[in-house]
Amino acid sequence: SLVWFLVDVVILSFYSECLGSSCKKQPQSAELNYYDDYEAKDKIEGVSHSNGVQATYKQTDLRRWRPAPTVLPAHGLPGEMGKAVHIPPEQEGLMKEKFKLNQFNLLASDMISLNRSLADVRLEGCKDKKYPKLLPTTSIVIVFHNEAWSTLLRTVWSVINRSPRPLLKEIILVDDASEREHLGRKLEEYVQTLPVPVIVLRTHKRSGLIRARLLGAKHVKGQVITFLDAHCECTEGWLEPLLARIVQDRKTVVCPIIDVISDETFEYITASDMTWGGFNWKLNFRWYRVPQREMERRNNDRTAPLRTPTMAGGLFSIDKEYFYELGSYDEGMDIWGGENLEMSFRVWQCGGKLEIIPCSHVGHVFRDKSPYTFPGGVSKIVLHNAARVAEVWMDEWRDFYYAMNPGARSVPVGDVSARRELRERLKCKSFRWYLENVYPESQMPLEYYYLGDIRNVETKNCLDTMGRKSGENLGMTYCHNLGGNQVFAYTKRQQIMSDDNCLDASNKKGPVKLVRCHGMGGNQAWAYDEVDKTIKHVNTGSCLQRPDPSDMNLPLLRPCNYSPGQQWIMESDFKW
Ligand code: LR7
Ligand code: MN
Repeated sequence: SLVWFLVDVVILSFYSECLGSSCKKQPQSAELNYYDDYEAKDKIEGVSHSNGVQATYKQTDLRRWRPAPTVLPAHGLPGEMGKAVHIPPEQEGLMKEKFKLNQFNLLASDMISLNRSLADVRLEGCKDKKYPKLLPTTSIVIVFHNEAWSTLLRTVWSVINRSPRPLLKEIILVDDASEREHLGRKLEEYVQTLPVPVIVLRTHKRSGLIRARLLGAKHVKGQVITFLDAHCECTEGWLEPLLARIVQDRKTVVCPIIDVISDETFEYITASDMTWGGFNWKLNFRWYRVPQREMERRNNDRTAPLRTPTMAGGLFSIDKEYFYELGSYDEGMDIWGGENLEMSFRVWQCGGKLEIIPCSHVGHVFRDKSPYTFPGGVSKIVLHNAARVAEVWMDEWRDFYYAMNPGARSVPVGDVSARRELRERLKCKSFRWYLENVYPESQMPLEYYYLGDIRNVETKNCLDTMGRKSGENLGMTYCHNLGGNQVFAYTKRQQIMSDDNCLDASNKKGPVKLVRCHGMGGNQAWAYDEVDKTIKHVNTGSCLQRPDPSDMNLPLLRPCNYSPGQQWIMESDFKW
């Protein structure tokens, strides 16, 4: 924890127990009142250095106060200390019924205190880290559509309970045209009773999370905007390291480690600090293992800020002015998706940094399905948003996106000229720069000779991943010219890759497999000869051959004989 210069008497605030929707006004501790007075009249100026740019923050003086008091477990209640909640068998029917409302176990969530205690999940090295004595204030912006009462208010309470009061300017709740009774008047009245300023804004018409966040951001009075999803729980010490990092460099966008709150049991499960954000050819956000290179840059200190190529999108802090300087969000994006990659690319390409701060942990309820409607259709919306990312930020690498998503070319992207102008105006760097400098481990190869389908001369069929996973066999079927599973990149590193996976042959005879690309040559190195049209496995010297008719469409590796069955065409018929 932090070093506190004044030794005050610790007055822990005991909150009345709060179950489900039956919450009463919480008694305010003497400490909270003290904070309030203190913040109002005692501000001092602080200076932040950011690559030569100086930003002046009106900051509150951290020397005079302590972090929020630890929330003590309320004994006898389910889920305390982040434990799993188990529903008795006789309530299983009800549980299943309620699950459908939000695609998480609402019955379990409703049984847990809004103020539930959590374990301190930080690494030991985080607990006695010293943060600057000057930190900016933050406003928390939480957008939601049809969120459950208990998850929304537990998010709010976890912010209140675990943020040093002077750093917390306000909480801004943005209701994106919800249709649930409890999110109406009842919510507005409830937030009046909270010990920090909380406002409820409404979009009135369904706007999607991106435009809802823009509405919230407009009302921010703090110096830093912190976005959270509406089903999160902040843990001890979550806020200070985020703000401290922004003070060091105001062009840093910072994310906590996003821990898992189980959608089945609401158990709080600590996530790995060895993963960072990436993306695949479909432009889905994905977690990948942090490469050794980045560990070395951090001197193998797992508590040090981790530079991440992309962020998940829901939980991050950003200097308010920098948020606007950088072009806030793309208003042309609807409902859900894409904005996280858009902002990630934009931050990096336009001179900022994106980091995961491992000493900050916030839990999030991860669910398998989305509970709400996507007016106009899920895939149309998600593809529309992703196409805008590709069109504005990815230069020629947008081809990977279009090749991989057969449906994408028929979805209109709308007008992206304003976003392209933004890119010009900010003099942002190219996607090539991003791949070279930020994300050399990317699934999208930096140098490649070819992107498209790979056709056998004899059978006229195409190599096809059949949508299979790493470790499974490569397949082959008739060519459909639609891309997707029949798209491969032939790279300068001699890989034949499809998204995450590479053609891999570990033995001379066995079927050719799809294996996670490792980038080290070996069994994944293939030499394509444009003249004799063979694809030679470098390690074994054998040639890729069409499947035997009896062989379940499995392409083979055989001694080279230069027959049409071993000849392949890398020329694409489809256009993007
Ligand atoms: O139309 C909508 N209006 C909204 O206000 C749709 C959604 N929302 C709200 C919703 O109620 C929620 O509070 O927006 C928030 C995010 O929606 P979720 O929880 O359905 O999204 P998610 O957690 O599945 O998705 C992740 O990716 C999204 C892409 O657009 C957003 O960036 C989410 O914020 C993001 N969540 C996280 O980063 C948490 C970690 C998940 C991972 C990986
Ligand atoms: Mn979410």
